[in-house]
Amino acid sequence: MTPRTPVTTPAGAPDTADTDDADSTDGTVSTDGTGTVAEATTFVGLTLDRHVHASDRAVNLARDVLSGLAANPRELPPKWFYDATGGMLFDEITRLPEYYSTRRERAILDDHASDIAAACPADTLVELGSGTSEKTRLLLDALRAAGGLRTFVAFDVDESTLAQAGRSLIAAYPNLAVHAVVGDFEQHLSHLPSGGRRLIAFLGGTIGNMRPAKRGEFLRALREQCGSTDALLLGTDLVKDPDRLVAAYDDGAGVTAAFNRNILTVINRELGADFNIRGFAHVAQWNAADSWIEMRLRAVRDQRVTIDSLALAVDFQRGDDLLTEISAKFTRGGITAELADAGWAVAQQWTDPESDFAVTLATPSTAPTAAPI
Ligand code: SAH
Ligand code: AVI
Repeated sequence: MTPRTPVTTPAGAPDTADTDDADSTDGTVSTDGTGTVAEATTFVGLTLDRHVHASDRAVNLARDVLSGLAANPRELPPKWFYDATGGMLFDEITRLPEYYSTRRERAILDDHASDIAAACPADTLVELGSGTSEKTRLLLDALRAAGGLRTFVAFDVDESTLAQAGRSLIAAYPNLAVHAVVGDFEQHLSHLPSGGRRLIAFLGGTIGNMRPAKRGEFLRALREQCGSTDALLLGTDLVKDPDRLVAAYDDGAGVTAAFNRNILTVINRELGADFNIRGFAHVAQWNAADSWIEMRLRAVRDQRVTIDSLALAVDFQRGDDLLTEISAKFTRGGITAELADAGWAVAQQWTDPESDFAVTLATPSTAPTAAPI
């Protein structure tokens, strides 16, 4: 069961959420079943569903930390970067001179949003890993101009950024039903609102934060959720000069380092751990064999970390690494091949003039061409 909280459900406005697991639809103030009071009623039209709530989050984090710290090499899933602070730090990263990818993707959408809307005149835009949904406004504008847009579904694991983005979109698009869904796109794709013609956007290169096998699973699961008129819009960072790549993940102002270390702050707060944030250095390296950037936290001295909720003590020797993120970089042909393996046919693909980034529009093909990895 996944409790739902209508942030507002105004009289007369359609409530697009599932109803079988609703805690409350009174349209005022409600709780998520864990005692958390939801937002008040100022912003007409925003519905917020939670498929991850506080108790799931703690259990999932505990499981990931336990298995990740027991693994060799040690590794944590990057979704745990994103609490309110992590979301803000990522937003700051998108404006860094070294971090080209957000600007490049925005330029592509600037040039081609109307082509995308013409190819898929959807009534519902769904965005996975939506964050602030800033660039997405270009798609909303184009779909609105194409005539049929009614609903925007923003799906993200970080509730604070999601709620803030939802409120701001409602103010900017008064006739749009904005449906915010707090969920994990590796687990909750079956909870995506269905019906109508949907364009599913997965932007920012976030698919590159999954390993190839996970990407295949994800793309196949998404394909299974889609009808013949739905389409996928996928943003991917492209392979380029390693020096530029490393600089994008190790900026001069240290914002990416703060973002990386934020995962330790999340674990300290949510699992009662005592990571000394300054005891770990930010490391970004290009792995040419796997075609991805690796972000790590490297112990700067011998240290013992205790994690109260797990009744665990973990020793780090100076120089020990904790892998916190991979960020894969693609070729245009590689994207087409991965999509085809998962049952998607490329309809159109655009890049920026420097070929730094690609945006690919794909439609469901008749059947996946490859067995699951
Ligand atoms: N799409 C935006 C944000 C990219 S940052 C852009 O292009 O700028 C990555 C986003 O994905 C964050 O908002 C983060 O909270 C979200 N995210 C990361 N892992 C996730 C997961 N497993 N499920 C859902 N959202 C996730
Ligand atoms: C969200 N994701 C695509 C970003 C990336 O570039 O891999 C996350 C990030 N990590 C460091 N900087 C940005």
